[in-house]
Amino acid sequence: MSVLTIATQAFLDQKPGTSGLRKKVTVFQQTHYLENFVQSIFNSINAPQGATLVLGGDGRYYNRTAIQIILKMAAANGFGKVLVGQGGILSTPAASCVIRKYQTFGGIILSASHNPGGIDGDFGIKFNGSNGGPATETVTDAIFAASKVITQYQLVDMPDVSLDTLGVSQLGAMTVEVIDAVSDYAELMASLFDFTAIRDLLAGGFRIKFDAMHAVTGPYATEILQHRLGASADSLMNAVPLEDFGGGHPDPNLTYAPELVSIMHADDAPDFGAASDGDGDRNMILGKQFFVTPSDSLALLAANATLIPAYRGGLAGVARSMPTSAAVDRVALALNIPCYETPTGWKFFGNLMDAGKVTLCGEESFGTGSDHVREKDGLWAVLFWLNLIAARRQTVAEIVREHWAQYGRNVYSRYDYEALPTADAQAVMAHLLASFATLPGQQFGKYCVQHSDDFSYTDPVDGSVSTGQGIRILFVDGSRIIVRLSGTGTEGATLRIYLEAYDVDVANHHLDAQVALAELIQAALQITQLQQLTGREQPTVIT
Ligand code: VG1
Ligand code: CO
Repeated sequence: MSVLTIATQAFLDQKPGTSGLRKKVTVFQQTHYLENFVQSIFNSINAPQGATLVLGGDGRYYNRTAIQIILKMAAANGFGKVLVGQGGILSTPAASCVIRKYQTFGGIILSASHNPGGIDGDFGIKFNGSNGGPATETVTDAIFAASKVITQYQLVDMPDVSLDTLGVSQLGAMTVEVIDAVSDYAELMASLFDFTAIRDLLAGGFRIKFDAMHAVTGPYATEILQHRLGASADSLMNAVPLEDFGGGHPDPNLTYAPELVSIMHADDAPDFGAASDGDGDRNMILGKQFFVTPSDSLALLAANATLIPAYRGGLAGVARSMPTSAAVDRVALALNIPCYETPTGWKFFGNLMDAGKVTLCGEESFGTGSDHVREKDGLWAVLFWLNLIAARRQTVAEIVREHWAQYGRNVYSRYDYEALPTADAQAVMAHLLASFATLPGQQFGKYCVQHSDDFSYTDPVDGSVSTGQGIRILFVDGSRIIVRLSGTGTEGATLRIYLEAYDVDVANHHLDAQVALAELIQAALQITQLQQLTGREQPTVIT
């Protein structure tokens, strides 16, 4: 086996964002670009000689090419074994599951998640540690630092490995084992939930529709929902993964999953609808003509957790990202368990789960999960909902409305302004930072500002500090406006405005969120000066 050492020059833009390095496919296709980043990972993680890695991705365009390159680099960098999902496929939660189950040193996940794929789309790569979770900021900072000074990388000079047949092959001294991408994950799900109860629910005529959006969850949903739980074949849609996700935007929300949304709004709509994103870690939950806000979903799962076998003993605590609504905080208060508020991105939940401080966590961006893995988990959330419906025998809307009646409703919406010129987005942020001194005490309609700041977080486990995590405008009545820049976009800047108002009055609970939040939205536009500073009249996406 010959190891080639290739001279290279650093790219200065390889800073991992909210979830790994995401760029256009064409950026990754530049000579040495992917190799530089992979070598920077290897240079930063101090893997012992002979360590095992997990490798897989969401199947998007460039997945297979990248896997062959990474395998050859891993062999040259002294890894002993790599577990690869068949066909190069592993959903993000499945990769986390496999890292944990086989106690590997870590894994590399290839995905740009909810970003579009295909030759003109996006690609992404991230490293997860031995707990199965995304590398912490300390590690991603080290990777970025290494990428700025890299001068060479190594790979073995050998032919490609077959990814399609299960089994073991050699790449020089390194073993490549192609594993079933679905079975370990399916076993884990069966160990958490009451599959018998869900099977009975489905057999009893409860109709579901799951939209895999032509992305990675197709094979997982087919195995779990159809084969193990007996859902009919027409319960699944878009279940064959495509390299370009069928030209769609694999982001499960009301804008990008219009097909499912219209099915769920029809007169003869199924009882339950759900969708997942490109890499299988997000979920959207719908009832008949009913949308469940992700922040409410998290709160509801926490409130109902003891109905689920895995959580029967109760929750150690819960966590949510800062922009996520405080609905789960109210549940935590009632359950008398701690609730942590972290910056955006799953990497901040890992330490809390490893330390046993939280069992469930979630984000407003259609992400929910638990300590069964260290990633958010789309199908897990779907199964949780099905299990809880099987236990409560109520409709989705009834369950949510009862929750609001008990805890009050944290009315919630997010406005995304995508692909803004970076300077315009920064002007909004600068304007907000400059307003901190004068905002408190100002009245906007019925909302009076109490406090505004730039969120920073001290990790309660390792003491690390993350600053600049989003601007918070907090109102006297507990309502909030949050503004932050996305760390996953690949075109210009994406600015997100998060709106939350708390309403205990059941008489208002039937209101559409956009109606209920109308005055707060006006306040947000006035405070941010968004229209004046960016020229944008309308958001790109409202969730
Ligand atoms: C977005 C979401 C964030 C999520 C991240 C990764 O990040 O807001 O909550 O953790 O995507 O999700 P940002 O920085 O663009 O707001 V995934 O499913 O794209 O891995
Ligand atoms: Co995702």
